[in-house]
Parts: sequence; C-alpha cells; structure tokens
Amino acid sequence: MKPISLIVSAAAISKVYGHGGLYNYTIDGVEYPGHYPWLPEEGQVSIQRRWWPDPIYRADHPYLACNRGNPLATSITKLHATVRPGSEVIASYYPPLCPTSPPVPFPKTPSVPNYDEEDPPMKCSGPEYTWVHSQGPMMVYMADCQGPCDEWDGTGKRWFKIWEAGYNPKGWEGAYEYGTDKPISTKDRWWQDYVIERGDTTGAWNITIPNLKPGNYLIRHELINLEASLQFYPECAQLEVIGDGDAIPSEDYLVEFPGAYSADDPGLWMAGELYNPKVGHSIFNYTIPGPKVWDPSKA
Ligand SMILES: [Cu+2]
Repeated sequence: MKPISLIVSAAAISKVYGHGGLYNYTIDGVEYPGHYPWLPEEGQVSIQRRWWPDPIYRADHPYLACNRGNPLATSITKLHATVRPGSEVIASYYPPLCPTSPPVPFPKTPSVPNYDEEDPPMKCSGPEYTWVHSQGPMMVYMADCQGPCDEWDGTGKRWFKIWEAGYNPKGWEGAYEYGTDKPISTKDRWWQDYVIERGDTTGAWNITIPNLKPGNYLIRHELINLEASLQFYPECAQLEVIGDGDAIPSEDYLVEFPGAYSADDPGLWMAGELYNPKVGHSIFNYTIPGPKVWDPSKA
C-alpha cells in the first residue's frame, strides 16, 4: 500500500491540478455556489460544508463523511437549500475562477496526522482544470441531521445511499459526447467518463430527491478513483426537505463513515491495480461498494 501512495504523491506534485471536487449545485434550477476551498472561510455563505480538493486515501479516514475540511472548519453556515421529493439536484465538478486579489493564503496545515495527507494541499486550479479522474464509481448518500444540519458533524449510523453508478461493460445508453450526437467512446464505460465527456454543468450528474419525510438532511456526493490508488472525494451540502413525503429508510440501509467501506471490499480492492492484467478484467463484473440503494418508490 505504501509504495503506491508514494507514487501518487510524486504524480500529484508534478501535476498540481490532478484533483478537485464538487464546486457548485443547481437545485430545481437555482444555483447554489459551493464552499470554495481556496477562499477564506469567513464570508462564504454556502449550503456546502467546507472540503479540500485533495483525495482521502483511506477507507477508515476519520473525516470520510464530509471531507476533512468540514470537521476542521471554524464555522459552518446555517444555509440549507429547500427541496421536496422529486427535486432535481445537479452537481458540477467544474472549478470556478481563482481569486486574483487579494491573494488568499491557503491553509497550511490540512493534515490529519498519520492519514497519508498531502502537504501542501492542492492550489487553486481554475476552470480549465476540470475533473480528471474517470475510473471508479459515483454515489450519492443522504442522512437525517435530526435538527439543523449545521449542528451535526456527520458521525453516526444515519447515512443511506440514494443513487449509484459504476462500470457498465456495454456503455451507457443515451450517453453522448458533449455538444454532439456522437455516443461516448466504447472505452468510456465508467459513469465518471460520461460526466467528463458531457463536459457541461447542466445535467452531467443529476439526481432526484426521493419521497423523504420532511426534515433537514445532508446530501453527500462521492466519487471514488481506483486508477492510481484508492482515493475518495466526498462533499456534503445542507438540505431542508419539505413537502408531503413520508418515507424513511429502515435500519438495514443505514451506514456510517468511516465504516461503510473497507479497502478490501469487492469494489475497492483493485484500486491501483487496474492496469495489472491479472486484475483489470475484474471491473467487467464490478460491484459498487457501500450499502444497497434505498428507493422508497420500490419499497
Ligand atoms: Cu486527483
């Protein structure tokens, strides 16, 4: 495991912009800017929890729930986006412009000791450095905050999965290269490839809020990159669900972070080995990690 992460560190230094995350949300047509990791926390009003663009390299990382910027944040805004069952949430992985003046001091100490943290953290990349990874699953979770989400730290067995996509050996029906009617390349069989090929912010990754009982919920988008090493990219945002939904997931759908994954899970063990001919073929029968998807319309 260690040699692999050393290789990744070297790659990350030579290619500073190799990471990223979820920068903006569009919910029922309303744009909600994310919490930009390169700006000071003070003055940012966002539904999104603070996060860092460098990956989390461990399935047992203590801050896997909402990315390590969050528990180390000095303030969490109270803003929640209002949604209802059926609302559409679109996630954009295209970075905003970098601040030019005044120069913003980047946090110097993101590290959680002994958890393979990168140091120094990734610098602001700007819009030309879009999401680069493609090989790994994409998932969306929600969790009942049991009160205002800004008062909950994301710990505990409250998370349930509402959406997932992994590897489809047949490709994705209806997936076209952005701006064309050309189906995406047959090699692009991870859903992340589809997002990259689409290249826009208007529907690359859109999910629908399920028929949930009203209340405050965190929504957690997560990309996992399996290509060079095991890398988790989760980000959380605060939602208030209104309306007349009445469903809640039963206990067997609930997980906690860390805890939901282990590095030897069927969908994770091949991380860093995709180009090993003895291993790479295993993705043709890929199992997405984590719990099964909760879908109250089928319950
Ligand atoms: Cu990266």
